[in-house]
Amino acid sequence: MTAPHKTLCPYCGVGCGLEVVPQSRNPEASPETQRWQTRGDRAHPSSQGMVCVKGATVAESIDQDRLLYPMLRESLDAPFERVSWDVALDAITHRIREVIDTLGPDGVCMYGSGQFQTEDYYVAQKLIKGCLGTNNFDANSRLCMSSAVSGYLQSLGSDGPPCCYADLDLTDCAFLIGTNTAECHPIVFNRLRKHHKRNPHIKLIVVDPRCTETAQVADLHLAIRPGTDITLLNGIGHLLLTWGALDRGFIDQSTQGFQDYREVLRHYAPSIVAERCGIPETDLETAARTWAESQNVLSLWSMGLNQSSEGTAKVCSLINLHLLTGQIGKPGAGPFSLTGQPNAMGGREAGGLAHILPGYRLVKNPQHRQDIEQFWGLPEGRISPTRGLTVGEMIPALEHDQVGLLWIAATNPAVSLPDLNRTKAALQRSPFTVYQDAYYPTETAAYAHLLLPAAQWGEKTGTMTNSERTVTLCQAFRPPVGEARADWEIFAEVGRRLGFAEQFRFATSAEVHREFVQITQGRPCDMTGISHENLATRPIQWPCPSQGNPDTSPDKHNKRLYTDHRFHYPDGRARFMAYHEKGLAEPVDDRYPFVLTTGRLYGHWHTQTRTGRIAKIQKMHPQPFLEMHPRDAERLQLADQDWVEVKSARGMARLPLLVTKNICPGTLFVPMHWGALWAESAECNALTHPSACPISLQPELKACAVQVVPLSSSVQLDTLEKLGEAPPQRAAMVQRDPVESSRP
Ligand SMILES: Nc1nc2c(c(=O)[nH]1)N[C@H]1C(S)=C(S)[C@@H](COP(=O)(O)OP(=O)(O)OC[C@H]3O[C@@H](n4cnc5c(=O)[nH]c(N)nc54)[C@H](O)[C@@H]3O)O[C@H]1N2
Ligand SMILES: Nc1nc2c(c(=O)[nH]1)N[C@H]1C(S)=C(S)[C@@H](COP(=O)(O)OP(=O)(O)OC[C@H]3O[C@@H](n4cnc5c(=O)[nH]c(N)nc54)[C@H](O)[C@@H]3O)O[C@H]1N2
Ligand code: SF4
Ligand SMILES: [Mo]
Repeated sequence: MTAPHKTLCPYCGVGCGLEVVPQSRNPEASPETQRWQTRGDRAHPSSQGMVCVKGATVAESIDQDRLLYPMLRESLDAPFERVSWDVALDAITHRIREVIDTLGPDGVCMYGSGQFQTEDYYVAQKLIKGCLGTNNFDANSRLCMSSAVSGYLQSLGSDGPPCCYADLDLTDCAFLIGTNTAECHPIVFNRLRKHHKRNPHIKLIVVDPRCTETAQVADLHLAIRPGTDITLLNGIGHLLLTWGALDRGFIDQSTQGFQDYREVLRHYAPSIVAERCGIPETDLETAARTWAESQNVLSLWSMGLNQSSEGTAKVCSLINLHLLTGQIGKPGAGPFSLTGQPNAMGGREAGGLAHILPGYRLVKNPQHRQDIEQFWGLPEGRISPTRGLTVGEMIPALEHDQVGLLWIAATNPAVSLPDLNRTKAALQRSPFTVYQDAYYPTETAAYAHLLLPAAQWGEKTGTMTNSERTVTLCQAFRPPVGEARADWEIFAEVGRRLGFAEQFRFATSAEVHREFVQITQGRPCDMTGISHENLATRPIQWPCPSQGNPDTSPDKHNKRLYTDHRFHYPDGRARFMAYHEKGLAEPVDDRYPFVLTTGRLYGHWHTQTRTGRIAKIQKMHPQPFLEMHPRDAERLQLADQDWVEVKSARGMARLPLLVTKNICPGTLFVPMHWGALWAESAECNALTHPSACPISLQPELKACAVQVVPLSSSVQLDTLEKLGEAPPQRAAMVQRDPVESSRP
């Protein structure tokens, strides 16, 4: 028996270690035909052998409907033709040169993903921000983590979650806000639940407009109205202040801005807060009392805070409570952003958003730009001083013909971006779109001129960083399918063809990584002590400087940031960033009286490119639905399973109703997983709007105003018939199989 291949689960930011072994039925098969299975890696410090259904089944999807060859077409209505890599790469370099000549470097846009490995991210930054000189690189993390990034930056002076998973076993109050941890970060939740069950005195508080699986086991569930988090958090702060439950020493020695914060808190008396949030005043008091009386408060959050038109303000309002009570930089405590994608963290480290540069640097900082230019051997002034277009801004840029080349990789924007009708029309306008993905078809392939087959999980070696700053080496265990290539290799080859031989001399991803970590030296995310070589023996958490004492030994796991209470501002003090609540960007009115919120289910991953192809998961979540409270259903004379049409000012979706008390009256929920290939008219983003937080520029995917009307029986029959036939995605695949159409 050969030793199992060690890698990381390619789904969520928990970052569970996996072992991959050949399926027992055919242990001697060739590398191309071998089937694989996964199991938890007991030696992985973050997950200790645990996995959820997604990690346990991921290997089942790796050979289904893969994009195998580069495919090119003249226009979006022409068929794809198989082309060689040489032709494909020439088409890109030719186009880039042409765009730079006509529109300038800012006519090139790349939209990447937290599903890149860090090496992919790094080489993409070097190509786009360094060699081409435009900061128009954004990632789907804009829809995901950017409010957490800007909140940490404003409050603590730098990005970087300060906590570690061991804190889940050490807290006596877990405050979960805007996170359905049980379904979306299951292994983090399991660990917390175990601790909670073993120690009945520890408190679990959940803040969510829905009674999710997470909320169902909470000691206290605050079912606030969507978008009222800042009011709630300031209301808790108000009570702590009133009771004198503060850490005076910490506030005096380690913070700034307390007076302004206190002034803001004055406006959040309990009766006002309870009324606005739609919760009993006694529940508000219980929550505040628990904060006041607990030794160690750990807060966890994700999209319920980040995906908001005041996402940064929500994050800062939460961190304020930690500063008020000194609940940071000690075991079992701190503000812990649960990262969404497997390498959202690595993207931040490598500078993978339109306003940042590698090593937690900022585009707007001249010294940071100069550091990177020198390091990359580029002339001074090459990196543009203006931040690039965010993905939200790429849409109007397409509408105004300011984009000459759009390069999309490892994300499926024709499902996941807000205001889909407008988004699709903008994509349709793009003069040249390159789409680099592992699967075909996906919804976005319909908008591409050039398809590039990407090697995916298991076919390329590289690193990813999870929520607790642990870097894991994801080892290849099989060759790429067809002619697929690693994302970083594609970017590097384009760089070389554009004349930057010196900058892209990498032969292996280990070399890319070696260069990347050097750029983190002396930065908050210093990883100079980490290499592919030492990661081959165990995952390593950062900060991990090579100077002095590289903390790579297993007993150095569970590192926390800010244990000395010195923060990343020049004066070493964290900042109280006080905000008043502004409310939802699109309030309800008589025409659109419901707030629609959107999110995830336990088994599915985003746009289903993998999980939709796994039978067990399909069975678990066979179809999309709309959650509605019984009181609302009764008022509209609707029953469970009835089909309805949901409409916003921008679009509509047709869904069967799930009548449940698990949602607040006036609020509706629809899962995000069903794009056009997987169901008829069930796209939640046909409804959502693109208004974003003015600081993080993250869109408010968690709330828009909608109306609900019963579906007429003829339309209903039509929709049902379509669902009853072959699953829609299968039909689409037969029509558009690139392998078929590429055969002579
Ligand atoms: N199973 C599964 N797991 C995943 C993923 C997946 O696709 N499937 N994706 C991963 C990724 S990329 C991400 S970003 C994470 C997301 O992880 P989560 O953020 O936990 O997931 P969501 O379901 O998007 O949203 C969380 C909750 O926010 C609540 N919410 C809505 N509006 C508000 C509000 O105004 N205030 C508050 N307090 N709560 C609100 C919703 O009711 C929902 O239950 O999951 C990761 N893990
Ligand atoms: N309404 C609403 N919309 C949302 C959200 C929400 O909560 N509500 N959540 C938002 C958030 S947080 C996120 S993270 C996004 C996620 O949205 P997307 O990023 O669009 O979702 P995925 O389905 O994960 O798309 C990843 C793609 O990468 C491909 N892929 C996998 N591995 C590789 C690889 O190694 N290389 C390449 N090149 N391709 C690869 C997959 O086949 C897939 O097509 O959705 C956002 N949209
Ligand atoms: S919890 Fe997340 S990382 Fe762990 S197995 Fe499940 S999806 Fe993968
Ligand atoms: Mo995400």
